[in-house]
Amino acid sequence: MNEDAGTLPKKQDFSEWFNEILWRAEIMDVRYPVKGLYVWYPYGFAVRKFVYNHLRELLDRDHKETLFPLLIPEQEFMKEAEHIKGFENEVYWVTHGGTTPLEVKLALRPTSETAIYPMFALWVRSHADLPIKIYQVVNTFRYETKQTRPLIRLREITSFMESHPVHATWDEAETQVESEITLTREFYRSLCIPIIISKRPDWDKFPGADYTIAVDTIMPNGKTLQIGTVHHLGDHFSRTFSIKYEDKNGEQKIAYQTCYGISERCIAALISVHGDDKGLILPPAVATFQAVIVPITIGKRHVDVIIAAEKLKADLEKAGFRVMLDTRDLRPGAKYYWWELRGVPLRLELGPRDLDAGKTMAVCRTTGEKTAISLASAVQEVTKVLEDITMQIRLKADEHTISHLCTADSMESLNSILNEGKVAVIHWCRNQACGTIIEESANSSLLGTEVRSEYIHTTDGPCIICNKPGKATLVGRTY
Ligand code: A5A
Ligand code: ZN
Repeated sequence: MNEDAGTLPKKQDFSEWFNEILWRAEIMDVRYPVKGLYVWYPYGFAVRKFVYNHLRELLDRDHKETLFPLLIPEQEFMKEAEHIKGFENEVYWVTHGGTTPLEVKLALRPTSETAIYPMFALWVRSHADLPIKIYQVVNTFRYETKQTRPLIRLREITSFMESHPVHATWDEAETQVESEITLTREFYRSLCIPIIISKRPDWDKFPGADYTIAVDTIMPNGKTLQIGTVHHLGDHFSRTFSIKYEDKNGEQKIAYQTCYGISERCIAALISVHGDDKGLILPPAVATFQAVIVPITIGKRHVDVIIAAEKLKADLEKAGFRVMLDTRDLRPGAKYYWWELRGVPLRLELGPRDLDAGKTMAVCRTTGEKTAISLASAVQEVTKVLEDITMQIRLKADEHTISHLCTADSMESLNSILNEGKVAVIHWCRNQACGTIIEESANSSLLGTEVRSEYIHTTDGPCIICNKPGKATLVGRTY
């Protein structure tokens, strides 16, 4: 049991808290002997499972899941010039089969455009084949040179969801970008994670894209974390890979593409945004267990209590809840601690006296509040309490975002906002020269323009460097 090693650091010491909680709550083991590669503990993997099940559910509405190979032949990988430039320093190469040098070097996919698109060239023939909307959830490899961190910056990304739609026109592809953004909003709403959407500056877009829309969240220490990106690829890749279709008039047309990616950073955000000094707090929609029943069986009524607890579990499971009945031979206090650390939103304590009163004591992970729930109407009452917990989790996360997002109208105020551990919206003329000054003198990143967020009101205004007309732009210190 990992948590026996003293108390969890306070969440205000965020980095330390994050590292500690990963092993105490048994999410990731960071002791694997390759830098940037980590091991999912079973509990962490269960957390991942419900989050990714939900993501798949959303995607499956209008995408189809597929699976492409991990290895990409060098000549395919090298075809799209900008894409290579963006990734060449991050690719792992397979050069040998056993002791025999390979005739064609094989790249471990850092992302799958160059694995998938040569096949699209074979799949797409006529306008009737379009649109194609596929996705896969795979591991990808990136030789990251910035500091690696579990769940945040990996060299083997283990949970890379990438969708790769193909469309007949540029406009249709743009509509797809918007549709992926809507999906992302819904996904992060279920996770109760506040997001800010913006269009990355040109120099920071995905290698080979027309434009990149990024999804960021504000972490407890005020740094931003990019937790998803949607790219309009225009016809860059379709020209390179010759993805063409015959339109209704029998003319050959070039296709247009988008792609969209989410990694286990969504789990990093889930843990970081909601957790507290006691451990994880999982929103009911994705919680591994939504409720844990702890029987208090000291004394003679052991069997009665266990029977009642099993009945309660069965009733709740029948109603669709994920419930754990913890019958381990441990003190109740140790179980409380265990499940608090692991973020179960609701604890149901059931002892002989509760049983006689026909009740169970419900304790919210969010507030610690206790309420007696009638066993007879447990399903309705648990439904209600879990809804309240979802609201509390969302409200707290929203408040953090609102209080950490400010407007700045000068370099001075930008610097002081960033130094307070917050994120700023400024006005910027979209000129790279001004952008560089802002980034360098505030040691920050221009995250994007066309800021879309319910957490801050944005307007146009004069660039904080040159005074020319500017657009609302998100600036932060990033992971
Ligand atoms: N093919 C497109 C979708 C793509 O690769 N886009 S991306 O490079 O922006 O990656 C998608 C998302 O994966 C990013 O928004 C980021 O949230 C996540 N990501 C990128 N590199 C990562 C890394 N080294 N570790 C963890 N997550 C990463
Ligand atoms: Zn300017």
